[in-house]
Amino acid sequence: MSIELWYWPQIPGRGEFVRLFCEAFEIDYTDMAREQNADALVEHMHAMEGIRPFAPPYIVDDEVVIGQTALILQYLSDKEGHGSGEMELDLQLLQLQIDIADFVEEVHSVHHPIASGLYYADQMEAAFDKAQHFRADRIPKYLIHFDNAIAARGGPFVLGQQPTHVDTSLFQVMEGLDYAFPNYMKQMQGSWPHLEGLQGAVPEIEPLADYLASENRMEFNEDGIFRHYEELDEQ
Ligand SMILES: N[C@@H](CCC(=O)N[C@@H](CS)C(=O)NCC(=O)O)C(=O)O
Repeated sequence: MSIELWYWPQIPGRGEFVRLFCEAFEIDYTDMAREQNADALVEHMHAMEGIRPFAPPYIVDDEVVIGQTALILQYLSDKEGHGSGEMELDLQLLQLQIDIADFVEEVHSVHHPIASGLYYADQMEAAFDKAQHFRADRIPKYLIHFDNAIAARGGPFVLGQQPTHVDTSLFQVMEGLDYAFPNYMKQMQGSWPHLEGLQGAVPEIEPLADYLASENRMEFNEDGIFRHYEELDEQ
Protein backbone atom coordinates (compact mmCIF):
# COMPACT_ATOMS: atom_id res chain seq x y z
CA MET A 1 0.00 0.00 0.00
CA SER A 2 1.21 3.48 -0.86
CA ILE A 3 2.39 5.60 2.06
CA GLU A 4 0.85 9.07 2.23
CA LEU A 5 3.39 11.88 2.54
CA TRP A 6 1.90 15.18 3.68
CA TYR A 7 4.04 18.27 3.13
CA TRP A 8 3.74 21.81 1.79
CA PRO A 9 3.56 21.57 -2.01
CA GLN A 10 5.51 24.74 -2.94
CA ILE A 11 8.90 24.05 -1.36
CA PRO A 12 11.36 21.15 -1.19
CA GLY A 13 11.79 21.85 2.55
CA ARG A 14 11.84 18.97 5.00
CA GLY A 15 9.51 16.92 2.79
CA GLU A 16 12.37 16.46 0.32
CA PHE A 17 14.35 14.48 2.92
CA VAL A 18 11.51 11.95 2.99
CA ARG A 19 11.09 11.95 -0.79
CA LEU A 20 14.81 11.33 -1.41
CA PHE A 21 14.82 8.31 0.88
CA CYS A 22 11.64 6.85 -0.64
CA GLU A 23 12.94 7.41 -4.17
CA ALA A 24 16.37 5.91 -3.44
CA PHE A 25 14.86 2.80 -1.87
CA GLU A 26 11.82 2.52 -4.14
CA ILE A 27 9.27 2.93 -1.37
CA ASP A 28 5.83 3.59 -2.81
CA TYR A 29 4.47 6.94 -1.59
CA THR A 30 1.89 9.50 -2.63
CA ASP A 31 2.79 13.16 -2.26
CA MET A 32 -0.67 14.13 -1.08
CA ALA A 33 -0.54 17.93 -1.05
CA ARG A 34 1.27 18.05 -4.40
CA GLU A 35 -1.53 15.94 -5.86
CA GLN A 36 -4.17 18.09 -4.15
CA ASN A 37 -3.06 21.41 -2.63
CA ALA A 38 -1.92 23.18 0.54
CA ASP A 39 -5.53 23.63 1.72
CA ALA A 40 -5.99 19.87 1.64
CA LEU A 41 -2.94 19.54 3.89
CA VAL A 42 -4.31 22.05 6.40
CA GLU A 43 -7.69 20.34 6.37
CA HIS A 44 -6.12 16.93 6.81
CA MET A 45 -4.03 18.11 9.77
CA HIS A 46 -7.00 19.68 11.51
CA ALA A 47 -9.21 16.65 10.98
CA MET A 48 -6.80 14.31 12.77
CA GLU A 49 -7.66 13.12 16.25
CA GLY A 50 -5.52 11.89 19.12
CA ILE A 51 -1.79 12.59 19.24
CA ARG A 52 -1.15 14.63 16.09
CA PRO A 53 2.06 15.71 14.39
CA PHE A 54 2.99 19.29 15.32
CA ALA A 55 3.88 20.22 11.74
CA PRO A 56 4.51 18.71 8.30
CA PRO A 57 6.14 16.58 7.08
CA TYR A 58 4.23 13.60 8.37
CA ILE A 59 3.30 10.26 6.89
CA VAL A 60 0.22 8.11 7.10
CA ASP A 61 0.85 4.40 6.75
CA ASP A 62 -2.53 2.74 7.17
CA GLU A 63 -3.28 3.29 10.90
CA VAL A 64 0.12 4.75 11.69
CA VAL A 65 0.68 8.54 11.62
CA ILE A 66 4.20 9.81 12.21
CA GLY A 67 5.64 13.33 12.25
CA GLN A 68 9.23 14.60 12.71
CA THR A 69 11.47 14.05 9.68
CA ALA A 70 14.07 12.01 11.56
CA LEU A 71 11.48 9.70 13.05
CA ILE A 72 9.71 9.23 9.71
CA LEU A 73 13.00 8.19 8.13
CA GLN A 74 13.85 5.85 10.98
CA TYR A 75 10.38 4.28 10.79
CA LEU A 76 10.50 3.73 7.03
CA SER A 77 14.07 2.47 7.14
CA ASP A 78 13.22 -0.04 9.83
CA LYS A 79 9.98 -1.14 8.20
CA GLU A 80 11.50 -1.62 4.75
CA GLY A 81 14.68 -3.28 6.02
CA HIS A 82 17.21 -0.58 5.11
CA GLY A 83 18.89 -0.24 8.48
CA SER A 84 22.19 -1.73 9.61
CA GLY A 85 20.62 -4.75 11.31
CA GLU A 86 22.16 -3.73 14.64
CA MET A 87 20.18 -1.77 17.19
CA GLU A 88 23.08 0.37 18.45
CA LEU A 89 24.17 1.31 14.96
CA ASP A 90 20.58 2.08 13.92
CA LEU A 91 20.29 4.39 16.93
CA GLN A 92 23.51 6.10 15.89
CA LEU A 93 22.02 6.63 12.44
CA LEU A 94 18.96 8.15 14.09
CA GLN A 95 21.26 10.30 16.20
CA LEU A 96 22.90 11.61 13.02
CA GLN A 97 19.49 12.20 11.45
CA ILE A 98 18.49 14.28 14.50
CA ASP A 99 21.78 16.21 14.20
CA ILE A 100 20.75 16.93 10.61
CA ALA A 101 17.31 18.11 11.82
CA ASP A 102 19.02 20.45 14.30
CA PHE A 103 21.24 21.81 11.55
CA VAL A 104 18.30 22.30 9.18
CA GLU A 105 16.58 24.32 11.91
CA GLU A 106 19.70 26.49 12.22
CA VAL A 107 19.80 26.99 8.45
CA HIS A 108 16.25 28.30 8.63
CA SER A 109 17.04 30.57 11.55
CA VAL A 110 19.78 32.30 9.52
CA HIS A 111 17.21 34.04 7.30
CA HIS A 112 14.60 34.12 10.11
CA PRO A 113 16.66 34.97 13.21
CA ILE A 114 13.93 36.92 15.03
CA ALA A 115 10.68 35.15 14.16
CA SER A 116 9.53 32.68 11.53
CA GLY A 117 6.24 34.61 11.36
CA LEU A 118 8.00 37.76 10.09
CA TYR A 119 9.17 38.34 6.50
CA TYR A 120 12.88 38.13 5.73
CA ALA A 121 12.74 41.82 4.75
CA ASP A 122 11.75 42.66 8.34
CA GLN A 123 14.76 40.94 9.90
CA MET A 124 17.52 41.44 7.33
CA GLU A 125 19.91 43.20 9.65
CA ALA A 126 19.80 40.45 12.26
CA ALA A 127 20.02 37.85 9.47
CA PHE A 128 23.19 39.50 8.15
CA ASP A 129 24.87 39.25 11.58
CA LYS A 130 23.60 35.73 12.12
CA ALA A 131 24.88 34.57 8.72
CA GLN A 132 28.42 35.69 9.55
CA HIS A 133 28.47 33.53 12.69
CA PHE A 134 26.73 30.70 10.89
CA ARG A 135 29.33 30.62 8.12
CA ALA A 136 32.29 31.06 10.44
CA ASP A 137 31.30 28.65 13.22
CA ARG A 138 28.22 26.54 12.71
CA ILE A 139 28.60 25.23 9.15
CA PRO A 140 32.16 23.97 9.74
CA LYS A 141 31.30 22.51 13.15
CA TYR A 142 28.40 20.47 11.73
CA LEU A 143 30.04 19.52 8.44
CA ILE A 144 33.23 18.33 10.11
CA HIS A 145 31.06 16.27 12.49
CA PHE A 146 29.28 14.63 9.54
CA ASP A 147 32.54 14.21 7.63
CA ASN A 148 34.06 12.35 10.60
CA ALA A 149 31.02 10.07 10.77
CA ILE A 150 31.52 9.06 7.12
CA ALA A 151 35.30 8.72 7.55
CA ALA A 152 34.84 6.19 10.39
CA ARG A 153 34.01 3.41 7.89
CA GLY A 154 35.88 4.81 4.91
CA GLY A 155 32.84 6.02 2.92
CA PRO A 156 31.40 6.71 0.49
CA PHE A 157 28.37 6.31 2.81
CA VAL A 158 28.14 6.43 6.59
CA LEU A 159 27.94 2.63 6.80
CA GLY A 160 30.62 2.22 4.13
CA GLN A 161 29.20 0.67 0.96
CA GLN A 162 25.56 0.48 2.16
CA PRO A 163 23.50 3.67 1.72
CA THR A 164 20.99 4.63 4.41
CA HIS A 165 18.55 7.43 5.20
CA VAL A 166 21.42 9.46 6.66
CA ASP A 167 23.20 9.52 3.30
CA THR A 168 20.22 10.78 1.31
CA SER A 169 19.72 13.50 3.95
CA LEU A 170 23.39 14.55 3.99
CA PHE A 171 23.22 14.78 0.20
CA GLN A 172 20.29 17.20 0.50
CA VAL A 173 22.12 19.24 3.14
CA MET A 174 25.15 19.63 0.84
CA GLU A 175 22.97 20.50 -2.18
CA GLY A 176 21.10 23.04 -0.06
CA LEU A 177 24.27 24.68 1.23
CA ASP A 178 25.69 24.87 -2.32
CA TYR A 179 22.49 26.66 -3.31
CA ALA A 180 22.25 28.99 -0.32
CA PHE A 181 25.94 29.81 0.23
CA PRO A 182 27.70 29.21 -3.12
CA ASN A 183 30.64 31.56 -2.41
CA TYR A 184 31.28 30.12 1.02
CA MET A 185 30.99 26.50 -0.15
CA LYS A 186 33.35 27.15 -3.06
CA GLN A 187 35.88 28.78 -0.79
CA MET A 188 35.69 25.86 1.66
CA GLN A 189 35.88 23.16 -1.01
CA GLY A 190 38.10 20.28 0.15
CA SER A 191 37.46 20.96 3.84
CA TRP A 192 35.05 18.01 4.19
CA PRO A 193 36.22 15.50 1.55
CA HIS A 194 34.08 12.58 2.72
CA LEU A 195 30.92 14.66 2.56
CA GLU A 196 31.88 15.80 -0.93
CA GLY A 197 32.45 12.15 -1.84
CA LEU A 198 29.00 11.26 -0.48
CA GLN A 199 27.46 14.13 -2.42
CA GLY A 200 28.86 12.55 -5.58
CA ALA A 201 27.94 8.98 -4.64
CA VAL A 202 24.29 9.45 -3.61
CA PRO A 203 23.05 10.50 -7.08
CA GLU A 204 24.55 7.28 -8.42
CA ILE A 205 22.01 5.21 -6.45
CA GLU A 206 20.08 4.17 -9.54
CA PRO A 207 16.43 4.87 -8.76
CA LEU A 208 17.47 8.18 -7.24
CA ALA A 209 19.30 9.23 -10.41
CA ASP A 210 16.02 8.91 -12.31
CA TYR A 211 14.17 10.98 -9.69
CA LEU A 212 16.84 13.72 -9.60
CA ALA A 213 16.61 14.04 -13.39
CA SER A 214 12.80 14.16 -13.32
CA GLU A 215 10.51 17.15 -12.98
CA ASN A 216 9.33 15.81 -9.62
CA ARG A 217 12.64 16.91 -8.10
CA MET A 218 11.83 20.36 -6.74
CA GLU A 219 14.28 23.26 -7.11
CA PHE A 220 15.37 25.18 -4.02
CA ASN A 221 13.58 28.52 -3.75
CA GLU A 222 13.31 31.59 -1.55
CA ASP A 223 10.21 30.31 0.27
CA GLY A 224 12.00 27.22 1.52
CA ILE A 225 14.62 26.40 4.13
CA PHE A 226 17.77 26.70 1.99
CA ARG A 227 17.45 30.19 0.49
CA HIS A 228 19.99 32.15 -1.49
CA TYR A 229 20.32 35.78 -0.46
CA GLU A 230 23.55 37.30 -1.80
CA GLU A 231 24.06 39.45 1.29
CA LEU A 232 24.08 36.36 3.53
CA ASP A 233 26.86 34.79 1.46
CA GLU A 234 29.20 37.78 1.30
CA GLN A 235 32.85 36.95 1.90
N1 LIG B 1 11.35 19.15 13.80
C1 LIG B 1 10.38 19.03 12.74
C2 LIG B 1 10.11 20.42 12.21
C3 LIG B 1 8.85 20.49 11.39
C4 LIG B 1 8.65 21.88 10.83
O1 LIG B 1 9.14 22.89 11.36
N2 LIG B 1 7.88 21.97 9.72
C5 LIG B 1 7.67 23.24 9.06
C6 LIG B 1 7.74 23.08 7.57
S1 LIG B 1 9.35 22.58 7.06
C7 LIG B 1 6.32 23.78 9.45
O2 LIG B 1 5.36 23.68 8.70
N3 LIG B 1 6.26 24.39 10.63
C8 LIG B 1 5.09 25.02 11.14
C9 LIG B 1 5.35 25.66 12.47
O3 LIG B 1 6.46 25.52 13.00
O4 LIG B 1 4.45 26.32 12.97
C10 LIG B 1 10.94 18.09 11.65
O5 LIG B 1 12.17 17.93 11.56
O6 LIG B 1 10.15 17.50 10.88
